[in-house]
Amino acid sequence: MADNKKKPTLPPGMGAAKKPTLPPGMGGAKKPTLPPGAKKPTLPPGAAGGDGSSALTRADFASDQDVRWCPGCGDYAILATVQRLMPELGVPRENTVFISGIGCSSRFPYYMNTYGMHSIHGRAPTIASGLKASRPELDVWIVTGDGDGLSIGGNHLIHIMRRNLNVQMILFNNQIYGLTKGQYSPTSEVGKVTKSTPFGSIDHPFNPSAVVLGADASFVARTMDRDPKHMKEMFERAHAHHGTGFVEVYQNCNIFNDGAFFQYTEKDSRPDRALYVEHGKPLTYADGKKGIRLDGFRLVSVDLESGQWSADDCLVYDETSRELATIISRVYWNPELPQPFGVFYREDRPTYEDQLHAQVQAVVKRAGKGSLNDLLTEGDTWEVH
Ligand SMILES: Cc1ncc(C[n+]2csc(CCOP(=O)(O)OP(=O)(O)O)c2C)c(N)n1
Ligand code: SF4
Repeated sequence: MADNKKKPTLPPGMGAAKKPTLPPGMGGAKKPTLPPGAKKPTLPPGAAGGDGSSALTRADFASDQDVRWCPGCGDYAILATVQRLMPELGVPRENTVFISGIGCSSRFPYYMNTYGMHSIHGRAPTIASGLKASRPELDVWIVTGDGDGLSIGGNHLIHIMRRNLNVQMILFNNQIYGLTKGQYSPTSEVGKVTKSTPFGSIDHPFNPSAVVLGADASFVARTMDRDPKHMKEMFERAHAHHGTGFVEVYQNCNIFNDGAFFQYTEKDSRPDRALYVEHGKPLTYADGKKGIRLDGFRLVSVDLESGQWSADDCLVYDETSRELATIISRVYWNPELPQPFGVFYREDRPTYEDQLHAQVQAVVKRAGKGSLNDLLTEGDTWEVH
């Protein structure tokens, strides 16, 4: 907090002890039982037909839990966008799971009327990996923060990327630890003054998209809380991708890091400071007045009104190019250029669970079903006296 006059609205969980609210489906509600003789419904609840269309609405995906984020937090926009998207995906609620770690952002599963798990700090990718490997028919979403996903959970995050499970991960990047009241995070900028860096951070920050690209992520996108239309499109694209769909969201924490991304997200500065990257289109911004050219391996901004350059001279983006994805993600370090948003990279490669189940089937076909007991007692065993 810059001034001490205003009493801050506390992040969830930091106020006076309240009775904890339970995630959807975990309360006192009883499991419905069918009346004697009644047949099980053949269609999943809420599905209108077998064509993938859904009779559900956004409201059906909102749980009955009070949303306990600070008023004005960017998390609300992300929640609303996901709830708006859900009915369009046509996935039954009982097949949808949101798994999070710990943090303000990680309260997300409470607010979704789906299955969910507010799990262990940094371990959402791990739990999601186990669930997806054993129940591949489920639609699994991971929600994490820059602290949860890149500090304590950094290791877990990179391994799910290389394994490529077919899940979606939304990383709420607010460049701060919100829940614990404003300590610097692995994405905080050098010089950031926080409670844990009173003289300014000297840590070189992580750039999340470069981290996951380095871990061979098969889908990498960036969006912002202040552009719900773009955010929805990115979530939809990540969901459509067969593999780990990683979406970083620039999210405003108005209590502990207000305005961290305003130059990119606010209406007056956004045209000059944000670059929307689209597959097959030339990179232009500032309402078409400026463009981006590739000069060797460097991106440079050019004035499209000078008469010297036109949109035809600008780099046409190809989201299937790892080289371009690497170059575009590095713009993060260049304050001269507008910050890119959009799908940076997409690659089709086998998912972990597809390979796992194919392998299990092949071995069972060759060697038979086997017995767990035999497995545990075969080979080198010892008797301990
Ligand atoms: C094992 C463990 N270590 C540390 C903490 C304290 N802690 C809770 S949330 C958090 C960081 C949250 O930051 P972020 O993921 O950015 O989430 P935000 O609250 O900003 O949404 C930390 C360090 C904890 N709960 N458990
Ligand atoms: S991220 Fe910041 S604004 Fe949002 S709930 Fe947490 S502390 Fe409050």
